[in-house]
Order: sequence, then C-alpha cells, then structure tokens
Amino acid sequence: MDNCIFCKIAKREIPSNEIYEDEDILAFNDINPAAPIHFLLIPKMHIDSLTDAQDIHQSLLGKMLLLAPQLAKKQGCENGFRTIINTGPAGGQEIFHLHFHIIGGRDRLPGMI
Ligand code: DGP
Repeated sequence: MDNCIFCKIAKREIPSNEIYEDEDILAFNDINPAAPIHFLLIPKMHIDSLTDAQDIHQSLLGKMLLLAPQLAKKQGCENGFRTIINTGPAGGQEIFHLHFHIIGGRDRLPGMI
C-alpha cells in the first residue's frame, strides 16, 4: 500500500525504533507510548485491519500471537502485559495496517478495560 505509514516502516522508508524483525513480522516502539513498555507488532504484508484478515492469514496471525509474550518478556514485562487490537473507526483504529499494541510496565489503571 503506497500511502500506508506502517508499510513504509516495514520497508525502512520511515525510521522506527525496532525491537524485532523476521521475514513476516516487525515490532517497534509506539511513537506515542501509553505506558513504560508499549510496542506494536505488525505483519509486513498489508492487511487493513482484523476485519480484513482471511483464512490465508491464519498462520501469520498465530505466529504474531505466539511472538507477543516472548517479545513482551524481553522488553521487561515481568508480570504480564495487555494486547490490544483496535479494529475499524468505531474501534479506535487510526492506522489502517493491522497491528497489535503490546502494553506493559505498569499496573492496569482503574476504569481501564
Ligand atoms: P491505533 O489507534 O490502534 O491505530 O494506533 C496507532 C498507533 O500507532 C498509535 O498508538 C501511534 C502509533 N504510530 C502512529 N504513527 C507512528 C509512527 O510513524 N511511528 C511509530 N513508531 N508509531 C506510530
């Protein structure tokens, strides 16, 4: 996708603070962290949102989910972390390239879902 900021990050056209890369997946720190540890896990291939994921993406999504706790631990989430996938405008999604927010390093605040 030509105008997708996360595709540009995946192609190194825009810099990011990367913490992990393999042939399918990239993880980098969120530019606007909501907690001491806040990184994003993205597929390198463009998928707009979870709504647009198809059967062919099953192993990729599974790989991302299994990677999340490994990276969270390496980043210092000792006692757990939150995984958030904002989906669609009503879901608060701002960047339409599928991404998992991995958030940790502080206790869950009262009122936080
Ligand atoms: P969402 O609302 O789920 O679409 O969140 C998008 C997140 O992406 C938001 O927390 C800020 C982050 N973000 C947006 N642009 C950039 C960028 O250029 N670099 C990095 N590292 N993060 C970005």
